[in-house]
Amino acid sequence: MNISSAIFDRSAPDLESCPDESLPEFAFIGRSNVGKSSLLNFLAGKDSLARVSPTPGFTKLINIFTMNKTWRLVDLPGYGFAEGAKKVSARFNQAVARYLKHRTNLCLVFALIDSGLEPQDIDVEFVGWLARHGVPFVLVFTKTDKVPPATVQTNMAAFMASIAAWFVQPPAVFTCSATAEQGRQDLLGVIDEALVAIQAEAKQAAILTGDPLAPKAKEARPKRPNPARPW
Ligand SMILES: Nc1nc2c(ncn2[C@@H]2O[C@H](COP(=O)(O)OP(=O)(O)OP(=O)(O)O)[C@@H](O)[C@H]2O)c(=O)[nH]1
Ligand SMILES: [Mg+2]
Repeated sequence: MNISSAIFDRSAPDLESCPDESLPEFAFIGRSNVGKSSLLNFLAGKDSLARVSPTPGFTKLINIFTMNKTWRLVDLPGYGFAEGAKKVSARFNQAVARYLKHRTNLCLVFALIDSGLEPQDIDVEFVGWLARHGVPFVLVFTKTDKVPPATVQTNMAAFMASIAAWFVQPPAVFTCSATAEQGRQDLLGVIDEALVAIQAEAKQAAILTGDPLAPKAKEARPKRPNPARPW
């Protein structure tokens, strides 16, 4: 997929402040500092779109970007960073949870895990939370440039083993490095596939109602896909 335009829409403090649900959204979540904002920029092909920082907990709002005028990438605040004003961080955590649970045009979440680390309890727990709440997600192991490929494979296998019991079919797994520019086409391919599926669903809905324009068109807006979808 080619990205011809990538435009900042807004920074939202909560679900209510997000734009309308007329465009499909793909969100990045993961521990603070795992590389969410960097990956967003890498996929968008624009270095300074989302702000990147070595300081954990840098992204504090729900940052929304419109791609190719037809879909959105969403940079979420990370979890696992407790420093600073506790009240503020609690509110943002709640905002992220509400976004993930209730945003109906959220098509897919990219759950980021640091490929250089052995399974961290907080990541394992978070993947459990996504599964329990029926949030459609794939796993993306980040920063593959930082450790040898064998370490990446070992850490990924250990992580998958630690979540295996929760899934009949385990979530799809990808790797990436924003620094070494690895994994972009695979992840854009996942988004492309989801967009094609949404369009096909919308077309089907239009055929079933026999009226592509009428009120029923509302039902054809992007919906959360079946979490069991084999992406
Ligand atoms: N070596 C390496 N470093 C990376 C990569 N991606 C991000 N980083 C670095 O990791 C740090 C954190 O990156 P961010 O993209 O800001 O991480 P984040 O997950 O958005 O962090 P928060 O907003 O704090 O939750 C920065 O110093 C990045 O330059 C990568 O693929 N390889
Ligand atoms: Mg960030």
